[in-house]
Amino acid sequence: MYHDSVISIILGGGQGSRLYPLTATRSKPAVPIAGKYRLVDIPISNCINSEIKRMFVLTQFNSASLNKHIKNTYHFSFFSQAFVDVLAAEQTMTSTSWFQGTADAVRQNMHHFLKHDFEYALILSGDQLYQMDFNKMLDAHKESNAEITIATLPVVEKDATSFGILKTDENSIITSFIEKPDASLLPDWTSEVSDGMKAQGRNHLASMGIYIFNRQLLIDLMNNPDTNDFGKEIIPQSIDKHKTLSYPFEGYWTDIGNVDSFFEANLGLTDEIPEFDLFNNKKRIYTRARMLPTTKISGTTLNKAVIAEGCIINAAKIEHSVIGIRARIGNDSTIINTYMMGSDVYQTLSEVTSTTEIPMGIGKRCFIKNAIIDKNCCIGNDVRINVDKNSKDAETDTYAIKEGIIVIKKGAIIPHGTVI
Ligand code: ADQ
Ligand code: ADP
Repeated sequence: MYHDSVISIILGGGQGSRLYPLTATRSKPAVPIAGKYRLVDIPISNCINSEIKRMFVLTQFNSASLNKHIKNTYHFSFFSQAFVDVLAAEQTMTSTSWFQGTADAVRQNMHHFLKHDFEYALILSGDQLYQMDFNKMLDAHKESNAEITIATLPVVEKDATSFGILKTDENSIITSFIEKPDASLLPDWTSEVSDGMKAQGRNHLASMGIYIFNRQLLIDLMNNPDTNDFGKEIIPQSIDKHKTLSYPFEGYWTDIGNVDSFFEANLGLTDEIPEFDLFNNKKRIYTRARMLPTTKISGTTLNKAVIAEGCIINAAKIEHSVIGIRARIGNDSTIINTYMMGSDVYQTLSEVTSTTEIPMGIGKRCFIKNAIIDKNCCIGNDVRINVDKNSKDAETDTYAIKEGIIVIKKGAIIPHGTVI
C-alpha cells in the first residue's frame, strides 16, 4: 500500500461551462450525480478504496456547497493522517491570474502540496465516472521505473478526437502523444490493443487524464511558468525527456464533463447490469450520510427506475429515470428518460398543499421526458416537457435546452400548465 508515499490532486474543474447550467451556481465537483452523490465523491472514493487518504481538490471557485459537502462527508479519525482539502483559486473571475489550465492549477498550489511528505503525486480529473484501484497503477509505475505514468484506455475512432492519443513501444513506454488530434490524423495514430478491444473497434489508445508523477519531476516541471496544461503541453513535451509509462485500463470509464455525457451516465445506472457498479462491497462510493427516511411510493408503475432515499412518489409511471433524494412527484404524472436531482429540504404539509405557491417537486398530471431537473425545482400541475433530438437549443431564466436534453435550472418555478 502506498498511502504514506502518495498524495492525490483532484482537478475539480475549470469554468465548468460545458456542464452549464448545472454549474451556474455551484462548482463542478459539487454537481449532484446518481441521485445522492456529488461528482467529487467518485475520485475521492476511488482514492479511499485504494487507501490513498491525503487528497486535494482544486477548484476555480469556492462554492459553499462544495466545502459543506466535503466537511460533512469525509470525517477521518483524529489519529489518522487522512484529509480532503479544497483549494480554490484565490483570484477573482476577472483577474488574469485565474488558473490558466490544469497544470497552472497544480502550479499555483505547489506550496500546499510540498508541506507534505510524498514520493508520488496522483493527478485525477474530477468529472469522470469509473472505479479503479490506483495501487495497481502505482505498482506498474514503480516496477517500470517510470517518472510519469498515464492511465490509458482504447477508444473508437469517433471518440478519439476528444482525447490525448498516444503510441507505445512493446514495454508500454509511451513513444508519442498528441492532444485531441484532428480526425484526418487518426489513421496514423492506432495502437496495439487487446483482441477484446479490437473486436469493439477500439484501436486508439487514449489518455484518461489520470497521471502519476514522481515528486521531483513534478517540482521541476512546475518551475517552468510557460506550461499551463497537462494534455496540451506537459505530457507531449515530456515524452522524449522522461520515461512515461502507459497503464492500460479496460473497465468502465466515462468522461461526464458535458450535459449529454452526464445525462447518459446517470441514466446508464438504470440498466439491468449497470456498467458503473454501485452494488459492490469493495468499491464503495462514499457520500454524505443524511439519515433520510425510506422512500414512499403509491400507484406508480416503475420500470428501469433508480430511486434515492426520502422520496414521496405518487406518479403514474416512472421509466428509465433516476430520482434523487427527497423528490416529491404528484399523482398521475409520467416521467421518462429523466434525471431528477431532488431537493435539499422537505417542505411542510401546508407548503406542499398550498393553493397559491407551487411546491417543490413535480405536480400532478405532468408529462416529462428527456430532462435533467436540478435541485429544488417547483414544477406545477399539468406541465408537459417533451424535448427530443429535433428540439432547437434554447435558454430562458428557468431552463436550457442542449442537444435534445432540457435542463430545468436549480430552484426554477415552472407554472401550472406550462408546455415546453
Ligand atoms: P480534457 O478533459 O479536455 O482532456 P481539461 O479540460 O484540461 O482536459 O480537464 C481535465 C480535468 O481538469 C477536468 O476534470 C477539468 O474539470 C479539470 N480542470 C480543467 N481546468 C481546470 C482548472 N483551471 N483548475 C482546476 N481543474 C481544472 C484531458 C487531457 C486529455 C485526456 C482527457 C481524458 O488533456 O489528454 O485524454 O483529459 O478525459
Ligand atoms: P447544491 O446542492 O445545488 O450545490 P447547496 O449544497 O448549496 O446546493 O445546498 C444544499 C444545502 O443548502 C442543503 O444541505 C441545505 O441545508 C441548504 N438549503 C438549500 N435550500 C434550502 C432551503 N430552502 N431551506 C433551508 N436550507 C436549504
